[in-house]
Amino acid sequence: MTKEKYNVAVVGATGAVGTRMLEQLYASKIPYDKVVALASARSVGKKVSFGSAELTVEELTEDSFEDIDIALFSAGGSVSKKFAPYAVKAGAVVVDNTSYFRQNPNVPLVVPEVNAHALDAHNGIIACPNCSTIQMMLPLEAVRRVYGLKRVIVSTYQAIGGAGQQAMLEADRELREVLNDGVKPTDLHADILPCKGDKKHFPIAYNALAQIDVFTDNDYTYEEMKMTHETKKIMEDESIAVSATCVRIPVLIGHSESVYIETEKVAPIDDVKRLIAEFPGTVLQDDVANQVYPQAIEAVGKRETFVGRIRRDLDVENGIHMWVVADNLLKGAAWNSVQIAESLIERDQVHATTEMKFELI
Ligand code: NAP
Ligand code: 3JN
Repeated sequence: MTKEKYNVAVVGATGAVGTRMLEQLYASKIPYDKVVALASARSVGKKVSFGSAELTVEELTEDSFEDIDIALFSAGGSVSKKFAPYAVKAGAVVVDNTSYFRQNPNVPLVVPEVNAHALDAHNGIIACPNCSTIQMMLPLEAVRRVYGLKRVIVSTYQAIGGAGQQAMLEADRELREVLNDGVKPTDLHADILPCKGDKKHFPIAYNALAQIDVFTDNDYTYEEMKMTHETKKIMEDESIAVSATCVRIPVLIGHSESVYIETEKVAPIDDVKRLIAEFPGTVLQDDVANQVYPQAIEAVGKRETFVGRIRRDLDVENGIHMWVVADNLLKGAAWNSVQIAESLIERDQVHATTEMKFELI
């Protein structure tokens, strides 16, 4: 039943995404009462900004959710695996920004402009897709609704911010060592990128790394396979062919993507532009005569997804290329999560779950 005000918890409140979740929550339409900032024991007592106020960070425990209505999780998959079921048990609805529950059949995977209807079947946990998937979904859905979608080939140019606060600090240090101390990029030392916990690490300064997340058995990375599986789930169509190449570049915030699609019916380019311009959450920036196209630096801090360079493939009649840019920490994570919470309220779907579908460990 719709309430007048909601108690909201943010798990991972000190992180790159969590701090932005608090910022987006403050600026949202959600009528909140209590807002709780949760993180690890390391951060207890630290202050995080919430509008002009400050919240004191509390330690995440199994008992953190007793009077919470909405819990936004962004502290990594293992934290969601352990603690999200306790939030559900306590009566909260979880919006989880990690990959842990994304392919669980009991969990809707939602980009509100595309499939908000999926929220109505939730069982206490809703998953927010990967940032690279989210921004691609908007223009693709705009075109798919009219012309159908058979195939997607995407190459990403992903910002360092997607890998968390520590990766941004590593990049900052590397760039300073090159610019201030004259260190050669090949002599830089790296501890985090391309992927924390993998066997080797490489500098990102003046570099492009064709690895995001670890490699899977089929020689694609997990990040690439997330784009494949998540697209099919969100669009509820296993037949759409999706292949991705995900690349990290030395940009701090703002993912860019070169997206090639093949539609079922041939789509006139002017109509594709019109459909994308009219689709909620997208902004068309496509005027090559005046050098207008999306740029990462201009997307920073914005909730929208920017689309341009829309053009027909030179050889394939139903093939279209486009350039898609968004703030990966906002539409790609924090804003999409808060937007899901807004949509849950609008659809009167903030309620305790009666049948527990998730394991308490
Ligand atoms: P980050 O900057 O490294 O922040 C990690 C946050 O998680 C911090 O608040 C940290 O708290 C907290 N945390 C870590 N271990 C914890 C524990 N055991 N208990 C409670 N809190 C814990 O990382 P980030 O970039 O914000 O990303 C966080 C997660 O969000 C990622 O692991 C990923 O699953 C997800 N994410 C999703 C997308 C997307 O594409 N939708 C994009 C980026 C990230 P302390 O400060 O106390 O350590
Ligand atoms: O690297 C990026 O640009 C996006 C990173 C997303 C990410 C980072 C660590 C763990 C994820 C994610 O959302 O898929 C995860 C994860 O939860 O698996």
